[in-house]
Amino acid sequence: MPAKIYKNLIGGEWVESRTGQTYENLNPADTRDVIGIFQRSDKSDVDEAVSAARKAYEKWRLVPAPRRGEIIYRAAQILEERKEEYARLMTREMGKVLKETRGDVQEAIDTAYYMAGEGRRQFGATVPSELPNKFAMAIRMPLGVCGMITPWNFPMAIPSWKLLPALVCGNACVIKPAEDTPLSTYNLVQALTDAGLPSGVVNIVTGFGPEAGAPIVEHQGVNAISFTGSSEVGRIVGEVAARNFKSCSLEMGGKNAIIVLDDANLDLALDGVLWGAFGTTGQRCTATSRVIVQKGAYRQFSDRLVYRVSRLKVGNGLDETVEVGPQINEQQVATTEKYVQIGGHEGAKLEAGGKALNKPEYSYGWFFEPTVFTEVDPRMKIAQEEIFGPVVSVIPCDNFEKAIEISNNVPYGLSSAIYTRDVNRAFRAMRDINAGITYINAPTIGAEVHLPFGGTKATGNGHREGGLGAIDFYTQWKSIYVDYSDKLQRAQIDTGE
Ligand code: UN1
Repeated sequence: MPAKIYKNLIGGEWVESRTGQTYENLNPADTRDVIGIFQRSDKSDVDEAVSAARKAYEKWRLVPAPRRGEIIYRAAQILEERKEEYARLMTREMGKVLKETRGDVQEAIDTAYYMAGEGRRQFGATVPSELPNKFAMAIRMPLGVCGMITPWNFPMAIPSWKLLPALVCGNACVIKPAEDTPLSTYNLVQALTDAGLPSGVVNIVTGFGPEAGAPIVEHQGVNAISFTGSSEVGRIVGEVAARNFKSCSLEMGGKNAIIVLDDANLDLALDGVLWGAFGTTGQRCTATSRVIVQKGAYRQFSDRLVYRVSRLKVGNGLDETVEVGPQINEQQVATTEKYVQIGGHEGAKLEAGGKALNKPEYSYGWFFEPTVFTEVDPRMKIAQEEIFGPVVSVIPCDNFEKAIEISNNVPYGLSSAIYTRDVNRAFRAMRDINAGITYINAPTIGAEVHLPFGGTKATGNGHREGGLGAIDFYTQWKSIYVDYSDKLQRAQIDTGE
């Protein structure tokens, strides 16, 4: 069967790119499997999408927020019905195992139910006025057209974090999904369309960052940008957006650590590290890529970790017995290989994995052995730079204070964790770890959608996604004063003295 052709969604119509060019979306577990043909768009397509969004925005902003929320609520129900279908398609286009793609769709469902409720909240403030017979309040207003650029590792969850709060707040959207995983954005938007979202309120333009993403960031008709991806690209996105005074939310890299203290429940910590480091094949910005282990537990913990990691089953995520899927593409495997080499040169001890898998059953996919380095020094590159692959570095350390220092001493600050039974140390860690998220006795991954999500330092630029964080980003304050005294009252002047 020839692969299906997917077109851009602009103003409610499915349209081919003006470029006339397309590209293939391939299954990373088996590149003979073509998921679909997608448009290779450029600035001219973005221009049309932004015009359509601007037009739709003028009507959408006037739809009462509870009605907007109801559409999102229906989309949540539709996604629940289609969860298995969309999860399977996501495993085919992204590679992660079915359990996780079901979780990814579930994250979109959770976000939808939460944001549907925001249709009846979007709390503002009413405050007393300093003058008699005058009313004062602050309300949330939409921003206008929001541009969104999303990554491939959470192909439906992350688009949902951006689209759904933007929509319930009354914005129109232009989204460019990652070129490796566009289909899940189509599926999310299909659920919204089937739920009754009016044409043009969400527009999809597919393609590559420099060709189809950059024009969204640069476009004068786009009022806000939300980007999730690398810090390298995020820096450029932020600079370009700033030049046009656009609101801009950046979610970028991580170098997240789990601290394991001597008093920790080591069985629990082991399960946590395995899940945190090798879930999603290590391709999460929240992935555990460092484990800082106190010296009393270090030897036992590393030995047990190496044993467990070398037994992880790698393969096609559609096979329910597989624990670790492929990496997304050839470049990601090359990056992992590069860091394994660097780790070796730096003097870290490679105790598990370290190679791309090349047995016949792996020959059509981008598979890499789950990899453990031990005896890692915190200053090594493998302990400082984001790898985004199935590699974890185990760092020995002397005591709690040293562990916090090592955890903090990286350019990023997204997620963090500590395993201990000492409540005092747990609370000090919550206070002293410099990161947007801290887990106690749980791994660095698995944030829930209703709390703010994001990080410090090179991870972000101060905004948060999820829950209230998202409502804050997708609205702007308007302060309103209603004077019902029927006379001129002058604030700060008519003080009644
Ligand atoms: C990401 O890796 O970009 O907290 C997002 C988690 C998931 C989201 C990860 N809920 O691990």
